[in-house]
This record gives sequence, C-alpha cells and structure tokens, in this order.
Amino acid sequence: MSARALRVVVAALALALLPLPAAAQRDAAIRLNQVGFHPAAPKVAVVADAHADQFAVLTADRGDTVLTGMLAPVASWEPSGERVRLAEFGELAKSGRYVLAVPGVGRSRPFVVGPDVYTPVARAAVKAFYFQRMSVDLPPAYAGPWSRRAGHPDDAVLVHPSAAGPGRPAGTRIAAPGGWYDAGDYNKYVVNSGISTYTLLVLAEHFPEYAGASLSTNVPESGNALPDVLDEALWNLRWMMAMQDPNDGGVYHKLTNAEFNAMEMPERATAPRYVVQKSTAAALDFAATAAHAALVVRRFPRQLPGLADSLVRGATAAWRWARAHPDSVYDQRRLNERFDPDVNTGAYGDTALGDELQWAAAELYLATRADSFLVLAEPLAPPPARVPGWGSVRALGLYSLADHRRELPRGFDTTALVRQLLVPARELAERARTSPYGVPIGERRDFGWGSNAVAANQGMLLVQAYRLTRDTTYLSAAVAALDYVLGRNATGYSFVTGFGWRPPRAPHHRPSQADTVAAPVPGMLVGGPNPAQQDHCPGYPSRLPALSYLDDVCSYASNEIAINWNAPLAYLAGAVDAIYRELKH
Ligand SMILES: [Ca+2]
Ligand SMILES: [Ca+2]
Repeated sequence: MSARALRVVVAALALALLPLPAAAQRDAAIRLNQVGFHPAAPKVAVVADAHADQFAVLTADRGDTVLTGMLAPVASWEPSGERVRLAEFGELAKSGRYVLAVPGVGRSRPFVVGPDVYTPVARAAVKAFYFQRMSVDLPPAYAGPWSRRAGHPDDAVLVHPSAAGPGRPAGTRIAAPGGWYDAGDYNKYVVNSGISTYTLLVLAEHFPEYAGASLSTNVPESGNALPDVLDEALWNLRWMMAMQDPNDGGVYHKLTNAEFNAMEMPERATAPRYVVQKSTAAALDFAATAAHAALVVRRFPRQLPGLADSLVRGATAAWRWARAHPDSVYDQRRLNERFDPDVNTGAYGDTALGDELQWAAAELYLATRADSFLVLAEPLAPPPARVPGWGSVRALGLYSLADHRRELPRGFDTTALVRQLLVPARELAERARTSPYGVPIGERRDFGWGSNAVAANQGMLLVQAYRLTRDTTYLSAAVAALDYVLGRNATGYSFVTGFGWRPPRAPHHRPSQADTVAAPVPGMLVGGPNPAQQDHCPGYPSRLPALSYLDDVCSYASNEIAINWNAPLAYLAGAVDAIYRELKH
C-alpha cells in the first residue's frame, strides 16, 4: 500500500468518527467550480475555514463515500484576507454527481464530474455574442425567452466633426450596421472589438474540428458550412470593415450616441449615432484583426469568396494610415473641447501604441509574408509578453506567430518567440501552484476593472503555453483559471450568468435589465471583483480586492458584461473542452 493510499485509509477511519453537521446547506465556505470537472482534469476546492482537517467526496444521491483525504495546510490569501485550505481530489475520475463534505464546516452543493461539463458553458459564452448583435431581430427560434426586436439600424450614422475628412465632411451619413453591442451599453468601439473578434477567430482556428462539431450555437448561420464561432466573429468583422473610410484607410474610433442610453430596450434607444475621430489605435487594431481573419477565412474560399483579399487590402490601407498618423490618440476631453456635440460614452483611450503596432505588424506579416512589417515593429523585442487586454495587445501577435511558427522562414528565431510566451506562462503556472486558492490570479494589479477577464486571459495564455509544449502543468493552471471564474473564488459566485448554483442575477446589461424575463441573458461573464468600486454603489461586502464584487445592476464597476471579457471565457472554456476531448482518445 502506498503512503498516499494509507493516508487516505487513515483519513477515512478518522472521518467515520466525525459527525457531519446537520445543516448540510452550510456550503458558503466551500468554493469550487460550480459547473463541474472533466474526469481527467485536476479537481480542487477551497475550504475557507481553517479549523477543518479532512474532507470526503460523497455521491450526491445516496451519500456513499467515494473518496476521503486531508486538507492541505492552512494558508493566507491576501486578496481576500482569508485563511484557507485546499481539498484536492483529482483521483475522482468516475462520472457522476457528488458533494464535497468537510466535517465541522458543511457540504458543497452537488457538482458534476463528466466528459461534457465544459461544452454548455463554452457554447453559451459564444452564444452571448449573438445576444449582443445589433441591427437585427433576435427571433424566439434562436433567442428563446430573450427574443427581442432589432435595435440600432446604424444605416444613417453621422460623421462627427472630429471625424470629418475631404471625402466625408461633418454631417455626412454613412452606413455601418451590425456588429455587437460592446458591453452593457449600446455603443460599438473598434479598439475593444479588435481583441474580442481576434479571440473568437483563434478559437475557431486553433480547434477547428471542435469548433465545427461541438460549438454549434443555434444561430441563423447554423447549418452553413462554417463553424458558428467563425460566423459570430465575421458578424462583427463586417461591421469593423464598415468603420474604415475608403477615402484614406483611416478607421473611426467608435460608433456611438453622444451620451449613454437609459436602461431601455435597444429598439427604444433612438438617439442620433455618430462615427467619431479616426484613431491610430483603431487603425492598428483593425489592421491586426482583419489580417488575422484573412488567414482564417482563406480556408473557406468557396463559402467566403474574395473575403480574404478584401481583408488584406483593408488591413494594409489601415496600416498605411496609422504609419502616416502615429499620434492620433483618442482623448475624449480634448475632443469635447474642440468639437460639438460632446461625446461622453466609453473612451477606450490608449496612449501607448507600440504594442498595437507590434500586433498589427505580426498579423500583416503572416497574411502577406512581407518582411518590411517585422523589420519595422520587431515583435520579438524584449521584454517578454504580458497577459493581454484591450489596451495591451502585444501578446496577441505572439500567439499568432507561435501558432504559425512552422511556416516561418528559416531565419526567424522561433526559440525566442516561444520563450516570449513561456516566461509569463511559467510565472502564472507557478502562482497557481503556490497560491492558497490554487489559481493564477492573485497579484494586486490583477484585481482591476474586468478582473474576471484578467483571469480568463491568463488562462488563454496558459493554453498557448500548453499548445506549444504539451506540458500539462500549463493545462492544469488553465483549468484553475476556469475554475476561478466558475466558482473557486472568494465571493462564492460563478461569474457566468445562467451557470452554477450562485450566478449573477443582476448584471449591468441594458437588455437584461429592461426586458420582461427575470433571468439575465445567459453565458455572460461579469467584470468581477474590483476594489476601486468606481460606481460607489451601496452594498459591496468588502473593499478587499478579491471580495469587491456586488451582484447589482448599479455596479457597473464589478457587474457589467463586455465582449472583451466574454471572448477569453469562450476561448478558455472551449480550449479546455477541446483539449480534454482530444486527450481522451
Ligand atoms: Ca455555421
Ligand atoms: Ca497599447
């Protein structure tokens, strides 16, 4: 008998002597992925009660003990101010419904172990983009109870004075329909669309079989020859293409109202719409996304004839515009000093544009194989990559180059390329290994606006490291990142609407608030803990970083939703699902 097995037997004997508390509902101190676990994946729960020593896994129906073990030593997690112990039960490999029992603490709600646990959440995270589509009706056949009428046709959008040019003077009406609502509001922003669209594109590209066979989302394009997640990305990409001024290749920063709408349904929100200022960031993010999309859609020449060429032409024109206008930063306060009407919607103002240049260069190089792009932007220059976000996109170019590394010319330093991604991935995996919660998130800077997307993007970076090395340390850490957003966190919430036993009920999302359905639109990742609490809503349970979360529509700083948060959730859940399906064979 191994030492470990002996330990388990001893623990089982000890456990048998300890009565479980009558109040089996006392589950709040036990945090775990509420959606469930793949049989082959690591399985970890956090017990936020330092007094317990042991745990057991029981079948949910009969209460039969299937596994017992000792909790890991007590450790303090600074972001939540808690003393916690980990329960690791990875050897639980049989599909079924179970509860985790911790004598003296309580029992978890029932959770599932099964080969398909991640599929519904991956599908729903992609489907959430369908629910964000504008300019079209969402009929019941696709949208179920969240069916709604089309909002924002965006077929007669005014050129704002900040965006005027020789071919399109202020007040010109242009058409730029479609695309997704960015977040809980009704506006569209090219910068944030770039990373979001790219992330869905690479989900389809990195896992083509899975995307085609398992990620069907019941949208109008289901049943065509393209994976639905690719259809979804193209839906927004076609809008992005309409944001480019054909006269000069410049790209408008956003398409927006002057002011945010009230909490009303899209079809009631009829304020005038504007395209606002061409910006360097919008041009480069568009160039990068369009160039990458060209790589992906080239595989479907019969279904998408001519699209790849149009995308490369648009990307190249946007790149040229950005090179000629390297400092067109979007500064909303300055814009409002110079032009009328004032615009007071999301800014997505970014002043550091070297990373956008590196991303666009990497993608244009891959799409055209013209060395001049790499010479100019040096995507491999130090420092190593960092976890991406809407204003920090360099890692995305490295993801693309690394994924296509076998096609790169001999002189290309692929070792340096892979190292650029493995340096931060090692840090994240090490943090997951040593964290009292067993998760990659935990640095003070991780807990800002949209911290759940930081967790999801950390997971996505770890998936890239796994794909490059096949080292399961990275895969386990990626699963931990998914576990975090689905329940293994200090708040006790699963942060995805409609999933888990304690999901967000009141996201800051106008359709979910204004419609007649009690449940919010499903599959949306809320922003998550954000100690800055910029919304000043009453009722936050704590100011501690990992606990600064409030499930209230008031809390736009912790409970809004956004396309750039949902996209890495879709990628992470989809990637983990696809990888474990492959490992099974
Ligand atoms: Ca399809
Ligand atoms: Ca930037």
